[in-house]
Amino acid sequence: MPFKSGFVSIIGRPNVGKSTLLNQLIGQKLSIISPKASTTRHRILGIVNDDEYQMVFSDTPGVIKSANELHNAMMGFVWEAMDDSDLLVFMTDVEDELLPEFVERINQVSVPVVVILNKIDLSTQAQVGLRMEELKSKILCAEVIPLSALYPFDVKDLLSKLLHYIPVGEPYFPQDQLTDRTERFFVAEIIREHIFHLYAQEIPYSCEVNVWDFKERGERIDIYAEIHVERQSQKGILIGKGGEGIKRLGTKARKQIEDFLESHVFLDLRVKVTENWRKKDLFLQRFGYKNN
Ligand SMILES: Nc1nc2c(ncn2[C@@H]2O[C@H](COP(=O)(O)OP(=O)(O)OP(=O)(O)O)[C@@H](O)[C@H]2O)c(=O)[nH]1
Ligand SMILES: [Mg+2]
Repeated sequence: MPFKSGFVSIIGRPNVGKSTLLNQLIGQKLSIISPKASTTRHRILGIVNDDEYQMVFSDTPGVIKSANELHNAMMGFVWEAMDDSDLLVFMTDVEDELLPEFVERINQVSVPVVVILNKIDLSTQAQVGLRMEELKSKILCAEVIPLSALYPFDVKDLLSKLLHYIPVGEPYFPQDQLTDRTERFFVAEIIREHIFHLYAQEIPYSCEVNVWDFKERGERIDIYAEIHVERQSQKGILIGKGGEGIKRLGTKARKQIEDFLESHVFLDLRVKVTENWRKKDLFLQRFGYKNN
């Protein structure tokens, strides 16, 4: 069989399980996950390599109506991923609202579309059946695949279904490459994931993590990271009484970073107020959301 290769973009509303699916497909925890909406802020590639194919999956931010410059940049990543895909995977769940403008955009793409109906563990078979019919009637798609990405499922079977729509071609990346992102990027993401899990309300959305130094020192890796918040009051919440908050965050994040890097880690976390960074081009550029 000739070698196949292509880009597969996973798009959908926030919280439907896109990052959970990406991690299952590549067999490793790469993209961060949380029960809060808009956890993912970047387009992150996860590459599945096989003797017969290379599928380059893009995890993307959930589609929302933009409220600030950061959101605009995030939606830019979604539309870019949609534009350069060979196959579009639209992910949804039984409860998810189908935004008409978004559906229209999906129905206009020139590549095949596969719909994944996720979180079927939360619904009855009858509800899943009805939703599948609704999706088939509203979205111009090749097929609708129901699953629960959170639980073990037949990943090989899903990959072979998707492979059907991938064109013949040479691999885009070296065949031992798993992602386009650096270890430094994932370290910042792990810290951000713990902020999403440990803090409530607007705090996770006001935080950006920047790893500004990453040094291998023999048996240990020394990591220096700054957490940028938008206001002084948020800095206080993050640090907590007597530094308890930041200590707890640092300990949890360090343990996960050690597992990820398979090394001892020293983690230095500082909180910095960078007023309204989500609205300022300079900071969005510095944090990798915009080109200079
Ligand atoms: N019950 C159930 N929960 C799921 C399933 N898949 C994902 N989740 C949960 O849904 C929440 C959101 O998952 P994510 O993978 O972060 O969703 P996402 O689409 O990447 O979200 P954004 O990055 O915010 O756009 C997490 O709490 C997951 O554990 C599933 O099949 N069943
Ligand atoms: Mg995500």
